[in-house]
Amino acid sequence: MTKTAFITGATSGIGKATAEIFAKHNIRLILCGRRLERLEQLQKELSKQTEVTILHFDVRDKYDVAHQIQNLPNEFKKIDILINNAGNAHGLSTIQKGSIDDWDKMIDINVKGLLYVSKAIIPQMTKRNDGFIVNIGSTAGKEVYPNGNVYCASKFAVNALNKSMRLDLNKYNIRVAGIHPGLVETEFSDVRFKGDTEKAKSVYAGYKALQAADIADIIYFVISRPYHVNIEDLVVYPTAQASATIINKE
Ligand code: NDP
Ligand code: 8X3
Repeated sequence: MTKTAFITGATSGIGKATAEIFAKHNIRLILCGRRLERLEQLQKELSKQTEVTILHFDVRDKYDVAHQIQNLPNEFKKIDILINNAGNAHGLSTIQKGSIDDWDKMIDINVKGLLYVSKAIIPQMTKRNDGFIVNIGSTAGKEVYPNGNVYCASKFAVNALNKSMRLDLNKYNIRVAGIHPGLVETEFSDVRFKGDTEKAKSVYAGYKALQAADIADIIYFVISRPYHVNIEDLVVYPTAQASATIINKE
């Protein structure tokens, strides 16, 4: 039977690449993000392969998140796979110089946003005793690095929530997987450095970073195992990266 996947942060990077690979495998898609034009464009493209609907919301708005998920068209109401992917780093500063506004964004989007979306979708999964939740963490949620402080804390929280979901949802037959990428070349660094494209480019210069499609392939692999197989936790680095700070650059 055709499965339906709900992907947050589908307008770029890992989320978009995941939508593309899911569409190839005929998985029906609910694509979410704030940039409506991008959502509409992706819906147009992927509708050639599968059924697609879009939800235009900011994950920080708990009322809108709940309302929009509750009011999905009938044919998209049953969600089999939730990909909790929306998130970003905002800034890269010492704890003493960091901006409170950036901290709020990271905690509100990466942690609370993930919770709001999950809260709106988990009840239908527990009712059915069926479902798959994939949480996109980060190697930043496994190992802190200088100036990473609040972004790392937000991803440590995602790691903890991933493990907690595994425990709490175990008796409901729901699979939960955490995927923790190292450096992936997406719009991530443009957002972190607030549009300073030169600085953003330098993050991925001198080595081959992971590409969004590499992570999307892994996500598809994880969700396409037989139901009794749950890959609980995966850390994925580019070959050139040995830790948060050790990168074999040319
Ligand atoms: P991108 O910046 O390319 O994509 C981020 C996505 O998140 C966009 O689709 C964006 O959509 C969405 N998003 C951000 N803020 C909000 C919000 N407030 N409400 C709704 N959607 C939001 O980065 P990546 O693809 O790299 O990032 C995806 C995930 O992967 C993130 O959780 C990130 O932390 C994680 N990650 C990234 C790594 C990397 O090196 N790139 C490594 C490890 C983990 P829109 O702006 O349209 O709302
Ligand atoms: C993104 C990877 O190393 O920039 O989560 O934090 S890193």
